[in-house]
Amino acid sequence: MKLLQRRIVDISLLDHEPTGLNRSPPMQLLKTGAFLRAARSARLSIPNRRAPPATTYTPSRWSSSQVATEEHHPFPEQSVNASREVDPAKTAEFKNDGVQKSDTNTISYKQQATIAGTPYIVDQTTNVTSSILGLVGRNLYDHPDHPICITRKLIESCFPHPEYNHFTMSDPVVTVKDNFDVLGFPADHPGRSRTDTYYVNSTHLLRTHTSAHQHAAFQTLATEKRTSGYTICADVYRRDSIDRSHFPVFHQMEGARVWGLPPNAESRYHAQTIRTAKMAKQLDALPKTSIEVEDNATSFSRDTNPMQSEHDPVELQLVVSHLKRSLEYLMEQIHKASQESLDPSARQASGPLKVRWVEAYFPFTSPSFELEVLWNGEWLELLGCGVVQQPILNNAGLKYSIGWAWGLGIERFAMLLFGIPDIRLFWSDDRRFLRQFSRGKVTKFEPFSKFPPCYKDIAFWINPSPGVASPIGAEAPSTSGVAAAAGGDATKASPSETQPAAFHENDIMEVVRDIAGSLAEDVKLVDEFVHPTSGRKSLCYRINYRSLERTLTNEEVNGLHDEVARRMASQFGVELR
Ligand code: FA5
Ligand code: MG
Repeated sequence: MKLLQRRIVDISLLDHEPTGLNRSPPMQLLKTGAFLRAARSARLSIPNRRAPPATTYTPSRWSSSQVATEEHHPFPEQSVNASREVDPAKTAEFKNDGVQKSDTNTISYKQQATIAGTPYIVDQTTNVTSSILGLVGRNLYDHPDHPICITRKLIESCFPHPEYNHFTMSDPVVTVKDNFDVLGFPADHPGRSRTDTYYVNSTHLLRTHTSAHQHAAFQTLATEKRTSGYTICADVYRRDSIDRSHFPVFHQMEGARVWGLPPNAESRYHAQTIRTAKMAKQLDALPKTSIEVEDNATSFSRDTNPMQSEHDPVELQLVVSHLKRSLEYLMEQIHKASQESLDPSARQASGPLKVRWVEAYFPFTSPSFELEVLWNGEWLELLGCGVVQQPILNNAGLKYSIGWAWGLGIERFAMLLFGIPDIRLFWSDDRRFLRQFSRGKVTKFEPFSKFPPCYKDIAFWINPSPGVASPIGAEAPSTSGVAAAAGGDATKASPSETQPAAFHENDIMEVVRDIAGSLAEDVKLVDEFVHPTSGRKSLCYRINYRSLERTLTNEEVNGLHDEVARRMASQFGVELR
């Protein structure tokens, strides 16, 4: 019963404007050669297609500064079972005027959703809401004066053309297959759960990471002889906590680099010898850095972080060194840009950059690593990376290649670069925020004012069955330890739909987000209590309402809070206390 309630999309919840979320300003005119390429890339990133026939999925087009025409379509067509709406009459009303607007995304219970101009059948798996769809198509990474775009350009400059092609992917809808299956995610990985991921329907979802495009991007590398690497930038979506560093949409960049075997060698052995020598030379040619790096992930232990059996140990070491050195160079460039924006006394006070490598786990790389930076006295995770699982390269037509891949959160880098303290600010169209930034420049963010917070608590009993799923101190399910990639937190509650938790923390997050939008600054569990005789559990969450742009009235906050309570009771059957 509970499960059914969760699965149903309530039309009254879906058909209202998102609160407090704003649209971005129009694209600026771009002038220089690089910017003209970027403009072309922006144009190409907009799909200009009719609804595809019933069972054919047309993958989104690359927008690339290196893809000259829209006819050049580097992705081979894939055929998967897709639930796309097929009524061509319906497609006539979809806007396709060259600019994706968030009001082109709609969802209507029991009928269809339209996302980035493409219609989808809605089914029992659907859990996207109109407040989330209101954020689709903003393409902040394409607005040259926006900090997300400035950060993206800076990162791309560390992975230069022609070695690397740079792509953006504007359509966020991907198949479950591309987001999870082809990357080797186990069936019970928490990232797959409807509590953690926004499903459009049972076959399509809002991508949870840019790795969803890895397979297709490797396929382009297999055919493009001039380049050996790429970066991909895109918006990604996760049902997650609410606080200053989490927003349901954020931006990721993915990078990869492969080395193929040279053709025409006398033998495979000879080809590999030539390749190994080339790799060593390229490693040597990477720019030297002088940052302080602590490396806690140097051995590839069979138990915790194994190398793949297909790989030659010498080549593996070269790939790992090339990966780490490339990313350390990126860190140094980010740090330099950030330092240059400070006045000399602030620069001195900020101290040296400290980064460290730690072991990690991703289903699609092995060995795997994370890069962390010491920030405000704590280690902050910036990116995940590793040596690409060989079957992924093999399946993409890169059979004898070896390579690395990384994925990073642009907001995390942008917060470091510009000193932006709250992730919601990236979505603001307040001129006091936007006018502080301009293309090609890193400037420190000047807070324009701090408006007062307003805390409200909500306490409720949750149903005890089927097992005590507690957001605090929950017993980690069997997938514990594989929660690192693409969202999904195994410590929060049951990850599996076959064992639905009585209550999942992300459910209250979603309700608050849907009602209060970016007026909710954070939501925290502040009390947990089990009734001594009935065994029922009570939870108390504290919601901090605060606008970044104005002072909220008591009346307004009470209205929002009452609606949160009403929705929690009606949608999740909790008993309010
Ligand atoms: C991934 O998403 C992997 N796809 C990364 C990857 C790619 C690994 C290629 C190996 C090879 P993860 O879920 O850890 O991993 O996210 C990657 C980065 O995105 C994090 O290091 C962090 O910088 C950023 N990130 C993750 N969650 C959030 C969030 N809620 N808000 C802002 N940034 C986030
Ligand atoms: Mg991670």
